[in-house]
Amino acid sequence: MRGSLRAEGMRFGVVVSRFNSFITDRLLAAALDTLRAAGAADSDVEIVRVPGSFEIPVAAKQLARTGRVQAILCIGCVLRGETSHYDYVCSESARGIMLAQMDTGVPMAFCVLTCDSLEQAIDRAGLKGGNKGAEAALAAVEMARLMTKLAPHAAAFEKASPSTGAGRKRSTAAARRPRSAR
Ligand code: INI
Repeated sequence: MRGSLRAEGMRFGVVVSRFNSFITDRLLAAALDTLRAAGAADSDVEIVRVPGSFEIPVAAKQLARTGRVQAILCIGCVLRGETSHYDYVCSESARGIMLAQMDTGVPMAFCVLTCDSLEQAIDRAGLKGGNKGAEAALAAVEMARLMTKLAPHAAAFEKASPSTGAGRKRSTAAARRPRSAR
């Protein structure tokens, strides 16, 4: 089973970082072109801008929780500097995006470039190495489609294993209650 690459009638979110916008604008343009070519209407693509890659996960998670989109593209560009700041931004951005998609079940394509130099980033934003924004758009379309195919199976599993479902619900509700009330 796999998802098709047709995006007609599907809704997408794009969370894009303003940091290194020289690169992220190019990734965004290629992503939008690719979604359009796959059949998505411009009005079905919601773009959210954040200051830097570190802020992508929380915005992506909130956008997923609105229920308005079926997949999200996360676009950023982190360039290595002289300190370890780069490592924290890269790892927390990647980890946060993974957590956000696992928590919400909304697939999130990872298009955060992590490069040693501006030259490397330019290559991946349309010069030599293709454009990672276009790749991420295709991944988002395929995953959105795949989720629509898998959802009925997942629902059947929940129905067949009510104790698992109920257990999960209880623990989620418990986690939301203040510690003092548990
Ligand atoms: N954010 C990026 O997206 N790319 C970078 O290269 C970068 N550098 O180098 O610092 C960067 N930093 C900002 C960070 O994402 C947060 O916006 C900031 O720390 C405020 O939370």
